[in-house]
Parts: sequence; structure tokens; C-alpha cells
Amino acid sequence: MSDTPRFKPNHHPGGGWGALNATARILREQSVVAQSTRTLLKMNKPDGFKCSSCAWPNPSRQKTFEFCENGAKALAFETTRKRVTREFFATHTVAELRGWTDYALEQEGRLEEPMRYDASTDRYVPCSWEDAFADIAAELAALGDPNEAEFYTSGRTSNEAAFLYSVFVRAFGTNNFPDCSNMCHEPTSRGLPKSIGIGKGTITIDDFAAAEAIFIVGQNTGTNSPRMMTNLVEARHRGVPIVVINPMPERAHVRFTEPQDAVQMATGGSTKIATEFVQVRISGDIAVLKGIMKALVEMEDEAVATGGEPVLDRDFIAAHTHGIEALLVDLRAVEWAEIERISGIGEDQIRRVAAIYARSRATILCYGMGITQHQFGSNAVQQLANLALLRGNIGKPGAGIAPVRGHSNVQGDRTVGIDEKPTEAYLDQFAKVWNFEPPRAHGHDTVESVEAMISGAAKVFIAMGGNFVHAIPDTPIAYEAMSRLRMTVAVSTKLNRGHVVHGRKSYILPCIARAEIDRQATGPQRVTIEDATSMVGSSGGILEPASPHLLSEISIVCRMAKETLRRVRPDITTIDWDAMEADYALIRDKIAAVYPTLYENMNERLKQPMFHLRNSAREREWNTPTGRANFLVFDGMDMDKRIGGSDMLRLATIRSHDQFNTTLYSNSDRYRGVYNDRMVVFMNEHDMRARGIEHLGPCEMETVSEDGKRRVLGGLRALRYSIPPGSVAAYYPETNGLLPLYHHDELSKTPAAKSIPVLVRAASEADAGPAIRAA
Ligand SMILES: Nc1nc2c(c(=O)[nH]1)N[C@H]1C(S)=C(S)[C@@H](COP(=O)(O)OP(=O)(O)OC[C@H]3O[C@@H](n4cnc5c(=O)[nH]c(N)nc54)[C@H](O)[C@@H]3O)O[C@H]1N2
Ligand SMILES: Nc1nc2c(c(=O)[nH]1)N[C@H]1C(S)=C(S)[C@@H](COP(=O)(O)OP(=O)(O)OC[C@H]3O[C@@H](n4cnc5c(=O)[nH]c(N)nc54)[C@H](O)[C@@H]3O)O[C@H]1N2
Ligand SMILES: [Mo]
Repeated sequence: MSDTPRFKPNHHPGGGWGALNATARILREQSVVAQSTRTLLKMNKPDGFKCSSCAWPNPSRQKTFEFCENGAKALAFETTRKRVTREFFATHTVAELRGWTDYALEQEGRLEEPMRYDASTDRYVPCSWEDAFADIAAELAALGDPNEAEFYTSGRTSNEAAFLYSVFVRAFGTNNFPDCSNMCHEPTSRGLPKSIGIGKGTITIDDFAAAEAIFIVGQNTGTNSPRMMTNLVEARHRGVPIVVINPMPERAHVRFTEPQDAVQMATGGSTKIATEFVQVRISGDIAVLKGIMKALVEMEDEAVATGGEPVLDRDFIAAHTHGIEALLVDLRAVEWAEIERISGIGEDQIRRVAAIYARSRATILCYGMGITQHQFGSNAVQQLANLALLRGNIGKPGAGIAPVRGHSNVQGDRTVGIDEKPTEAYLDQFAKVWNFEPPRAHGHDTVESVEAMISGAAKVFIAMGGNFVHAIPDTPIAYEAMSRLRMTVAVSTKLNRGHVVHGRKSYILPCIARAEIDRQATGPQRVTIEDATSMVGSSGGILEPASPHLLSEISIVCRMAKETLRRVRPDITTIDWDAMEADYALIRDKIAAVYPTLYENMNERLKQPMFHLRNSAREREWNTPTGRANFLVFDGMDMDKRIGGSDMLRLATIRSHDQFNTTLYSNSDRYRGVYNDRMVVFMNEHDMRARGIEHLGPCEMETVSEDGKRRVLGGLRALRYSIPPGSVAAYYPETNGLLPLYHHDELSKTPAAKSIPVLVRAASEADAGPAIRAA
């Protein structure tokens, strides 16, 4: 296949042979074919390891293989035979590597040994683990205030590593825990507790078998949680209606061929997934949700008048909820014309969706970044909760609210202490178990940590995984701020932007990956993760580590903590880092002690393949100030503030089918028909015509900024695409320079990456990237 950029709209079902071919190709490219077939069969099995891709749960009834196309890609990338050697670092200066693309950096393969930045030669040079920990500890000890350090966590980190990291950082003296969840499902963690008393989803995977309707709002299932397609296909075979609310007709939502289904694969058959596709405008979801609820209320009024079947779950509302009156006032007052104007969806379709919802006795409401990454993302989550509560769809079989989490353990990391705003009750328990007083003042989330870097208040940045500098908003500003830090430390598996945009001192600490064997003094260890449905399972790698010099994340935390605390907190003698590093069961005993209601007998319960963490809302116990589930009114309908003139468009920054966040598997996006190019803008043809932009023609985007700074991105090409007028989409992270740091969800500070106000202009061929062909 040639490398020329091409655009060929894809009309095939998602999944199918395309998925299997893509899996085979990526295994070949990373030279891991033979090893990976054996390895893939152990993925997500009780005696194997957990997929490091998404957080979708495993079914209780296992199949021969429990991986998907994108899980296989994640594994191939992790188990690649390619290595970043010390010779590689000796050959390339960091200035040179900064000129490489992220794709090129990660293609170099797995990191092998700890490296230290040497400013005199502008190169990374090998260093011993001992020297690295001693110097990092000395730098931390030299800070005037522990709050001058920021401790980032990405969501791949295991419960055990995250828990110990949180103990280390609190012993060091700060709650500065920016984490990837702050850019992701924080509106769930902060918004949902106000509604239902817990910031997590309420379903388990078995609920899919009893659901009578499924909603998927702002989430690209076939790409970002492909194993969920199995649940959707099964539901469709039972005749369950599926409502998809999304500005883009994502392939796998239209039709899907289940790679696990031999007959479909052999016959070229496929399953229609969305029975109702609501092609909402970007930021129009609250309007749609209010419309659905308004229609339900009108149906209920009719039922009351005629003595018909009730539409609302009156018993549930009376027994379990608070605030229905105010919600009814709000819904009665909103006007259909306004709903249609903001959402771009007609009243008739919204009434049809409401009828589907009203007929179903058990509905699952799934949502993703299309809901959370807006200025009123937390409010949007709460409106989804309202919809669920109107028909008692929380805490009964087949029903519930389902935030589809991102990283495989992003939910677990939050549960075990990665929280910049810990509650007093939690800190009290923490103090009791560890016998020292943790810091009480709230720390920095992601946005606040970047602000602290910009202002100079932050001096050290330590990252447990991830690629912070390319995940956060305002790329050029972030680069500059990171470069001014005294020290950056990255615990990583592969080379990325965060290693070449670094502080005055910089360390790369390479760790073993999920699929690899973690040997400690007492033998091979297993770690645990929590999936998006609060199921906890254990994971143990089966491959030899990529290099004999790697340490596990847990070893790195233990040794860094020991060195640092020896200097700054010699008074704390209650933490036995050596013993916990040698035997992870001892870490789990401590997790059980700090979280007795959730994790009591953790080691014992792990003898089962999985166990469920108690979810209060699922049991209709409402941990809210009213002691009930709350209907919450949102004054307005737009998920973002409207700024700029009538020529302002809303830009959603999205993932392609061939990437995991900042890791690119290739430059193509098969499902959307784009090959070998990521500098594209998906546009409605009316918006293109109004701006004199040709299909495949050059264009540039500029943010409608509110701080006087210009944010412009050129070198783009426009694609005529099925997307509502006023809405455009382009790939993350290339577009992060357009996303201002101040543009975030009001409640949770999650960057509003799905609704950047932009102007799109035609550009000259001279300024454009390589031509893209229609094929
Ligand atoms: N293979 C793979 N798997 C992944 C990831 C990955 O990058 N690759 N990332 C992981 C992570 S960390 C996360 S958080 C998840 C992300 O998974 P998703 O939540 O699916 O994330 P996105 O692809 O960013 O965007 C989802 C959808 O939002 C839609 N959208 C944009 N704006 C709006 C809007 O205003 N309203 C509505 N209703 N929809 C809108 C887009 O069209 C897109 O289909 O996936 C996880 N799993
Ligand atoms: N514009 C825009 N920005 C966004 C988003 C968006 O939709 N639009 N999405 C946001 C979301 S939802 C998220 S979650 C963030 C993601 O932000 P991050 O989680 O920070 O980014 P990733 O790209 O997932 O991190 C990839 C790196 O993790 C390292 N890594 C991989 N596996 C391991 C491991 O097992 N251990 C360790 N220690 N390191 C490992 C590798 O070195 C790899 O380069 O980005 C956010 N940023
Ligand atoms: Mo995420």
C-alpha cells in the first residue's frame, strides 16, 4: 500500500476482516507475530494479563480470545522487538529528536535502561538506577516547599503502584496529583456524585444481557472500546434498540461484523448497530436530553389525563429522588424551537427517541468524551443522570449509567488515592493506617499544575507514565513552561515528546510493561486493576521483560520514595518500602486497611478471577447531602459558552482508529476513510462553501481566543464529511495548540477539547501539506 495521503469514504461495516487484517499487519510491523499469538490468547484471561488499552470489562463467560483489533495493536506496540539503545541516544542530540514526529519517536521501540540528560552534549546518557534515585531525591529535598513538585499519573498504572505513589507523595508533603483523569472523566468524578452520590458508573457487564434499550452518547465504541461491540451485537440480536447520539456517523455504530462470529465472518454478514442515529451538533447534547425529557413529561401528562400507563417511574421518584418539581418547571419552560436550534435535531426525531426510552423497562446510558470535554461537561453528565432517574434506570438489572472510561486503570488509580482533592474522612483513615499526618490542603489538578509551571511556582515534574506535554492544552505554552522546570522525570516504556521537551535536569526511568513478568524477591508478582464497571481483577505478565535493566513501576516508586523520604521525612518510620517491593500482597493488605469498605480481604477475594467493588448507587443507597438521588437543573442548553461571531465553528479534537491517545499506530484512520494523513479537518459542505474552501483543499484554523493570544494551525486540508453545520473535527494531539488552557469544564476543569471555538479559512497551496487524493 502506498504512503500517499488518500481520502476514500468507507462504507463497509466496522470490524470483520478489516479488523483481522489490521491486527495481522501491526503484529508483522512490530516483528512480534509468533510470540504475540501465544501472548494474545492470555490477554484478559484469569491466569494471564489485562489488556493495557481501554477500561472495558471482561465478560463473566469467557471466549477463546478476549482481545480486539486495538487491544492487539496496543500489545504489539508494547511487545515490539525494537529497542531504544544507549547507542541511539549517543547518535542523536535532543534538539534533533525534538524535530522528529511522535510517531517516529515511539517507533524506535522500548526503552532499555535509565538515562540522564547531559546538557553539555545535549544528549541522554546512561546512568545507574542508584545515581538516578539519589539525584532525584536530592532535587526534591532541595525544594523550598513540597508543593513545588507536581506528581502526574497516567491511567495505565496498576492499583498497587498508584497506591504506593500516593503514599510516597503525601509523605513527601503534597496533594499535587494532576492525572489523566483530569482531562477525561473528571466531569463524571465531580458531577455524578451530586446526582447519585458516587462518581462512577453503576452497571456491570451482565446488565447488557437484560437491557431493553442502549444509548451511546459522544463515544466512539468501535475504535475506543471495541470489546464493547460484542455486547452491542448481542443486544441487537435480541432486538434491543440502540440510540447513538454523535455528530459523526462512526462506522462501527452504523454496521458491524463481529470478528468472533464465524458465520458473519464467512458470509460477509454484519449487524446494524444504531437503530436511531441522532446527528447532534457539537455541544447540542443537553438540548437533546432536555428534549427527550420534555417529551417524556408530556407523555406522562397525557397518561395522567387519560388514565394510561405511567411513563415516569412514579414509585422510584417518590421513594428515592429529590428535586423533580424544579426539573419539571425547567422542562416545561424550554421551547422546542430552541431545542432544535441548539441541537440541530428535529422535534420528531427527539420524540421518537423518547418513545424508545419510554417503552424500555431497563436502559443503559453510555457516554464518553463527547459529553465530558465541554465547558458544561459536568452539567451534561448530570442531565444524563436526570434522564436515567426519571424511569428508575439506576440500581435495577439491565439498567444504569455507564461512563466509558479511558485508560485501563484510570478508574482504579482514583479509587486508591490519586486524588488532588482528598476528603477529610479519607485523610483521617490514611493517617490512622500509616501513623503520620498527610497534607490536608488540596493540591493541583492538571490545569492547575500547568498554571503553576507557567507562573514558575512549580519546579519539578514527575510522571508515572503518560505523555503529559502532548496531552495537555496550549502546546507551545506548555513546551515553554516544561522547559523552564528544574527537573522532569518520566517513568515510561517508550520514547515520547515528554522526554525531548524536558526540564534543566531530566531522567527517563524505563519500566516493565503489563504483559511482562515482574520478578521480585518473593517470586513473580501480580498487580490489580479496576475496570469501568468497578470490577477488580489481577494481571500477571507472561513475557520476559524488554530488557534486564528495567524495573517495575512499583520498584521505582519504592526506591524513589525510600531515597527521598530518608532525607526529608526521617521521622516517618512506619512504611516498609523493601518488604512491599518484595511482596505485592503486603501492598494489598495496606490498600485493604486504607479502604476497608471497598477492599476488605483484598488478597483473599483475588482468589476469584474478578470481584466487584461495592457501588452505593447500584444498591440505591444515595450518598448525597439530601440522602436521595438528586434531579439537578441546568439553566440553559448549550454545553459551551457561545463566543465570537456567526462564522465561529466548534472544533472537536478526536482520536483516529489507529492511535492510543498520543501514541500513533499509523497515520491512517480506516473507519473514516483517511489514509496517511492526520492534518485534516472534517467539515460540512455548507461551511466549506461559505468559506470558499475546496474539498481536499488547503485551510487553516484559528482559535477565537479570549486572552489576546493568537492560536493558529496551518498545513491542514478540508474533507467534505457527514458532520452538522457549525461543527468541525480534527485529530488530537496535533490540534492541542488550538485548545486554550483556560477553556475547560467549569466544575471539574477538564479541558473542553470537544468544543474549541475556531475560525476556519482557506489557505494557499504553498502553505499546505502534501496533497491528499480522493481515491
Ligand atoms: N484504541 C483506542 N482506545 C482508547 C483510546 C485511544 O486513543 N485509542 N483512548 C482511551 C481513552 S484515555 C479514552 S478517554 C477513551 C476515549 O474514547 P471516546 O470517548 O470515544 O473519545 P474520542 O474519540 O475523543 O471522542 C468520542 C466521540 O465524541 C464525539 N463528539 C465530539 N463532540 C461531541 C459532542 O458535542 N456531542 C456528542 N454527543 N459527541 C461528540 C466524536 O464524534 C467521537 O465519536 O478511549 C480509551 N480507549
Ligand atoms: N485535544 C485533546 N487533548 C486530549 C484529549 C482529547 O480528546 N483531545 N484526551 C485527553 C484524555 S481523555 C487523556 S486520558 C489524556 C491522555 O494522556 P496520557 O495518559 O498522559 O497520554 P498517553 O498518550 O496515554 O501516554 C502514552 C505514554 O505512556 C507511556 N506508557 C505506556 N505504557 C506504560 C506503562 O505500562 N507504564 C508506564 N509508566 N508508562 C507507559 C509510554 O511512554 C507512552 O509514550 O489526553 C487528554 N488530552
Ligand atoms: Mo482518557
